Amino acid sequence: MAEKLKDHATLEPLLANGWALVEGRDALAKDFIFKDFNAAFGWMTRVALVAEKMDHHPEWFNVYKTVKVTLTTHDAGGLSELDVTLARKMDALAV
Ligand code: H2B
Repeated sequence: MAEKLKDHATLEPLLANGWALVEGRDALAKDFIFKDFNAAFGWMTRVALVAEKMDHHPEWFNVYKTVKVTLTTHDAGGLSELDVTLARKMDALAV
């Protein structure tokens, strides 16, 4: 089972790239905005395959071309290395 992140310094590159810590919970959030629904849902599909392979799943909410993402590790009760890895993969797939 994933362990909670001990050192939040590993989050710095993500915080400099549009991710933010969520107030009131140990979680990361980012709004991804695409060209249109097709681009947004295509990205969600690619992320879903990665997430399933990792057995680590995002909380997300889609309206048209915007996807609001929250990452946390429910099993650990907060952020873990899995969230950092998934956030990086989401960013990589969004370019
Ligand atoms: N996703 C996230 N974000 N956090 C978890 O703790 C988690 C998960 N746990 N996906 C996994 C599935 C667990 O429930 C299963 C049983 O492996």
